Order: sequence, then structure tokens, then C-alpha cells
Amino acid sequence: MKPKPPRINIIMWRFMGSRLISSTRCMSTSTKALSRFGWWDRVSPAAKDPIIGVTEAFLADTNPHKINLGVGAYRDDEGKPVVLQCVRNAEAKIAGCDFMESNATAVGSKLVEESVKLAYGKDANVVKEGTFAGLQALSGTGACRLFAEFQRRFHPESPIYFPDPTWSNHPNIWRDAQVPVRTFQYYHPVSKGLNFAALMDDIKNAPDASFFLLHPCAHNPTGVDPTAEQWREISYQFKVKSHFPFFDVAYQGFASGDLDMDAQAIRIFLEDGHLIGCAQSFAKNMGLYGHRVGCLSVLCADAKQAVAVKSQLQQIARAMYSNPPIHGLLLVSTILSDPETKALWVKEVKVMANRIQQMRSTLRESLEKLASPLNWEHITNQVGMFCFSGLTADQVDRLVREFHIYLTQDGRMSMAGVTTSNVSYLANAIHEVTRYN
Ligand code: KET
Repeated sequence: MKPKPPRINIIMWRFMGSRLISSTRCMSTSTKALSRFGWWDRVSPAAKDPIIGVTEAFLADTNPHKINLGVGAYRDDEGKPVVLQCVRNAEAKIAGCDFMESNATAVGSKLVEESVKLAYGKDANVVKEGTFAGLQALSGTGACRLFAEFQRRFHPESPIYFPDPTWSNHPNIWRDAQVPVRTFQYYHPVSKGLNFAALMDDIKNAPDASFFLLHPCAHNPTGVDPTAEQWREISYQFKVKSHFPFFDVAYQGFASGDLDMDAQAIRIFLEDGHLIGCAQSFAKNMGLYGHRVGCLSVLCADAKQAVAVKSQLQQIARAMYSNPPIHGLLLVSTILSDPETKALWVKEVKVMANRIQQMRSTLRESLEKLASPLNWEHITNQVGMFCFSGLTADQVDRLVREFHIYLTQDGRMSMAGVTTSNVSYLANAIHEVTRYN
């Protein structure tokens, strides 16, 4: 039997990749059939994020002894996420606030005003004179992304230099903004400390006026920070070379337990008269990971320039996500602007930092008691949330497979995942996978 002729033939030409595809469709063909066109046939699964992937594997494990040393988010001594008392107090203060009608711009301005004081110091001239452009951002990641986009718009040819190693998401963020990515030497695997000489060489050898990303404290993933004296030398060399310092401040308070002390690198650069960029996150030091509260600030030559820069940042944010959610913004701006709540926060930051410090000491002592043939001094020499253990990828695999201890392949351990009750299990496991190496 002859097939019924189609009522209307539509020739659809589609260009897919390098191939030109012609397809004939009939109006009587069902919409379902039409939707089967292979729009996403060429999409293959993306590589798993090295940090998020660890959390996923941890959650899927049903072993009762499992430990998550993956993501850098604070946990208490029971391994639980913490809602800080200052956050609870701020929640109580903002209860009844009409979120629908709250003026996001005003709340954002308050957040920025308080955040820049934390970074640059409450009496800093840039703060008093308003010679900075600041914008609330979607946590630290969002602040970095905004800056990366801004950098590409106004310095499209300039690459950004990251310390080697750095947070695994930094290259993704700048690459997605079409900024060329480079590295400078930072970590010395043998000493498990800073390779200062090589770092200085790379700063000197980079083309003049390059962008550099710096971790001002609690470097992720190594836990290795320059000393104040070394920061001074770095700052001096940045001046000589006219480099732009962009500070990613994700762990303020976690290195020393003191918020001002942890901002000393920024203050040194400020004193030296640099224009600075700064991404701040409140995910860790306020335990607000899920709220995505952060701030981007860029120091400018004068107030007029600051207005122009801010308007550009606002335009970028507007096209990407318009405004950030307001609840977290209100929490952070309340904590930072209410003296009593802020004082409580300062204390709680110290408690978190001390607990991590305590776990570093206990882990090192436990390994030494087991007569580990290796030197574990770096566990206590390194600072902040992470210990760059020196474990190899094979040793990490064994920790996962045999002991249900989850960490990133580079051997980074989030010390926030270590508790009084799991530290000796952890030490034993590390000893087991390292003793015959
Ligand atoms: N900068 C650094 C250096 C950093 O370690 C993180 C997060 C961020 C920015 C982003 O933070 P946020 O405010 O959540 O957007 N690092 C941890 C968490 C993560 O990867 O998402 C981590 O390294 O585990």
C-alpha cells in the first residue's frame, strides 16, 4: 500500500558541529518525534569536581567509621555542621523582617561596608574615603567569578597567575571567563613548606603588570603561608613590577584565630599603596556555606573611579544573576554591624580555629606514638583548615578503599573533619598506608 503523502514538508537545515544535516519532517509527525532531534548527542559527562566528588562518594558510603576530610567546611567535634550562636542571634534579630520588600541594595551596601573593614581594617583610609568599589557576591566563588569577568573586560590580554597548587576551582573560574591562566611556584614538596625563592623568581619573571591571585592566609590546599617579612618582600616586588594583587580571602580567622592577624598580608599591601582586589567569603568563618554570602572589593585611584568600577561590576552581576538572595546577606550584615553579635562571632571564630589546631596536634602526636617512620611536623607547621599531608594518590586510594576515609587525591585533608573520636582511627589508617613506603 502506498504511504499517505505528508501534508506539508518542512526542510530543516541544521548546522551541528561541522556537519550540515538536512532533515525532512512532516507536520503530521508528532511533537514527541520532533523533540527526539539530537540536540545534546555530542554532550559527554563532565569530569567530576575533585572536591564535590569526594563528598558524593562519602555520602554514598554506609560504613559507620567513614570520615570526610574532603570539603573545607567547618565541623564540630562530633563531625556535625555548626550553626554559630552569633548566627542564631542574628536570625532572632532579623525575624519578622519582610524579605520580599527588604531593600536588597541597602542591605548589600551595609554588607560591603562591614566586609571591607574586615579586610582592610576599620580605620583604613580607603574605607573612610570610599575609594573602593564593593559589591555583595555569591560567596567567595561568586566574588572570584565577578572579578574574573571584570578583569577580562578591561584587561582582555592579561593572564592571571595562581600559586601552584591552588584551590582546584580557581582555574575553572578564570578559564570560564576566558582569562588565560598561568601559575607561579609556591609549595616545596620536600620541606612541605613555602618555596619562597622560586616564588620571588616567578614574580620577577612574569610580564610587568600581571594579575596575581594570592591567598592571604590559610592557603588552600597547602596550609602554608608566607611570614609577614616575606609578604613585605612580595609586596615590594609587586610594586617594582606593577603587578595587581587579587586576594582570595576564604578562611579569615582560621589561620591564627584572629581576624586582623589573618588580614596582615592585605594590610601590608595596603600600606605599600597597592590597588588591591579582594574576594571575601563568609561560608567557613560564619558557617554559612549554604547561604552563599560574599563580597568583592576593588580599590581604586579615587572616589570617581570607584563609582565607575562599581557600576561595571553591577552590570556584570545583573546579567549573570541580578541580585544575590537576601537572607544570608541580612545575617552577615547583622553580625558584622551589631557590636555584641560581632564580639560573639570573633570569639566563635577563635573556638573553631583552636579546635582545628588541637586536632592537628593530636593527629601528629598519635602518628608519632605509633612510631611512624615519617616526619609529621608539617601537620602542626601548616595552618588553617587544611593539611597537605604528602600522601600519594595510591595511599589516598587505600585510605578510601580500606578505611572509608575520604580526601582529595592530592592528599589534602580538611582538618575540620577530624574529631576527638575519629583521630586515632585516622592516625592508625595513615600509619598503615605509609609505614612500608
Ligand atoms: N576560595 C578558596 C581559596 C576556597 O578554598 C574556597 C572554597 C572558595 C574560594 C569558595 O568558597 P565559597 O565561599 O564557598 O564560594 N573551598 C572549599 C569548598 C569548595 O570547594 O566549595 C574547599 O576547597 O573545600
